Amino acid sequence: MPPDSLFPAALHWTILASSLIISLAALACVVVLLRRRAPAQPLAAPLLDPAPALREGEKNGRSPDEAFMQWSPEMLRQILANELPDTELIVVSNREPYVHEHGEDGIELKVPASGLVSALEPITRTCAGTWIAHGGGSADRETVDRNGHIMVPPDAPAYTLRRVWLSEEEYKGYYLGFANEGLWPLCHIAFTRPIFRAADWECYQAVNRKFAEAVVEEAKTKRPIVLVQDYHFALLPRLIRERLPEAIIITFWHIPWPNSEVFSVCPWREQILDGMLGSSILGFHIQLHCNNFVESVDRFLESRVDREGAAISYGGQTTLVHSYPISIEWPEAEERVQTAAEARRKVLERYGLPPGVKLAVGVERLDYTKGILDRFHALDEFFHQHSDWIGRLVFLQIAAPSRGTLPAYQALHQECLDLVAEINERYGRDGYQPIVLLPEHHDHTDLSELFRAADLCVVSSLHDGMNLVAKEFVAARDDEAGVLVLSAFAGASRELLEALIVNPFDPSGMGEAFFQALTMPPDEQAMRMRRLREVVRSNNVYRWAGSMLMDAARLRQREQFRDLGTSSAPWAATRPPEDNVVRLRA
Ligand code: GDG
Repeated sequence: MPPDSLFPAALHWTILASSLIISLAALACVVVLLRRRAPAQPLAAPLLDPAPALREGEKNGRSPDEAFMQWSPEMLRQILANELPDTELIVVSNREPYVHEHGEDGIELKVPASGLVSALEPITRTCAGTWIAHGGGSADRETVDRNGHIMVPPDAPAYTLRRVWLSEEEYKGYYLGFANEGLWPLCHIAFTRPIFRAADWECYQAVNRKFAEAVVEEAKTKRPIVLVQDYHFALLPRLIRERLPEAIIITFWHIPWPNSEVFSVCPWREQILDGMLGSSILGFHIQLHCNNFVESVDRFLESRVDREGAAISYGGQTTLVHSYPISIEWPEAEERVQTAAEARRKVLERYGLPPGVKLAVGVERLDYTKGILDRFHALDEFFHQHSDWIGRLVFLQIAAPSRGTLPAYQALHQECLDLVAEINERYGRDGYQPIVLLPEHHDHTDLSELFRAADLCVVSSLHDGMNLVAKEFVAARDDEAGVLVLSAFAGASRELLEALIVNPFDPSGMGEAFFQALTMPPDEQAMRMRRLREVVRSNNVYRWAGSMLMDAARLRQREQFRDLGTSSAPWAATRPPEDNVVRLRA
């Protein structure tokens, strides 16, 4: 039957016209981006009319190119309204966007400081979607209805949070065990041996089934867009696909993907890959992780890999494997209530540090992948080589407690305390302590103040999917001062090229980078910081979310063409060929 007899001509023309708009917008975006420094990431072509953003940008004294790239919650809303109208959106993550805890004054609401939440919230709000997450707060059960639902945000309810309850045994096996003792070290290759227990795997499967059940219960249509977040849910995409075959499932893996040799040690490697290939789109932060994933599939599953189109055909279905570098929300100017000099004065006073001292900072969860011990070893080397700096540099390390019930994390905590004591003993004098270790959680405003006070920020991850701290430091430095020392093994190093890029496994090399940072002239700091800030501001978190939605829109459109019988190969890339040109140059 010819397609015209199935679809009215009007629909046919609407699809063709909207396809033309997408291509033209994509081309415009490519031209703009080729005039700028090519960023190390895929480019999403705005489908929107850029004119209002351009005019707004010009008003604010920015170049049209800059303005064109300002992704915002409003742009996400427009993409949804124009390209994915009436789409039902379901987000699945382990951590919930709002947590209820019993506090001293009754039930308290907590909003976890998380880039993921700030990126996904505007979309979920706009679609009046549903967010499914583990209800882990001590007062979570008391604040939901009998279906586990609560409307959030509490002050302006816009979407449904559906809490999934886990038993202690499930939480231990699925979250602490398989996800954090198995997949986390496996994917990070940080030389902490992964632990695989059959009982944990059982729990992981059971919890993934439980979340699949919740997705099916919550879905009101046959074709929702489901955004699955992270390594807690490798099996979920397949489980959803079996029950909702027409759903667009976008899975984002926030941590690295190892090479196939390393991945091969996982006893359930085929099941993990099979689960993930239930996704329509699978996202990693950087191309290397995409390549590693494709290589693992090629090695362990009977599949067809189209490297050029970045797609895998497996079991009669296609999964696109793309990189979407996550980022942060660019801070509003009014968030910076104090100057960098004020921030510095306050921080030095708070920690009792002498006024002339240089300040290095590190901010992370206390996790062995972050290279905290390694930066202390580098500091040791630095003092050894440049003894005139003893007494003139303090390293302030925030190490927020994380997964503290696991032996590897307890051991790391102890090792950190021991090494800090040893270094402070070696170089400390007259009340001077070279390292101040703060193993506790801090407020977002404290962190921002610390970033603004610092002379250098050290991110020395042994391996990291992206690393948001590096971007937060850059975003905090509107004074264009301060130096970022960044591990080559953090995904952020692909974008933040003006940082001092280091190998955290080389303490003397990293020590020399500290020296270079501390002696860098202010105009060089400013030049580097300006470039870094440009990159982070343009490639903000809304771009991360928007790029995935754009690809989902293209996929939906392709499905419509396929239904019309006019589609090209089903595994053809969602992005126009021009986009691939930019990817290769990046
Ligand atoms: C995973 C991937 C990827 C830290 N201490 C405190 C605190 N933080 C905040 C930081 C930052 C966030 O936590 C940590 O984000 P990272 O990206 O650095 O690292 P992971 O937690 O390992 O995140 C990573 C990320 O997912 C996103 O995809 O970039 O590669 O491993 O925002 O500022 N926040 C508060 N108090 C603290 O003490 N409030």
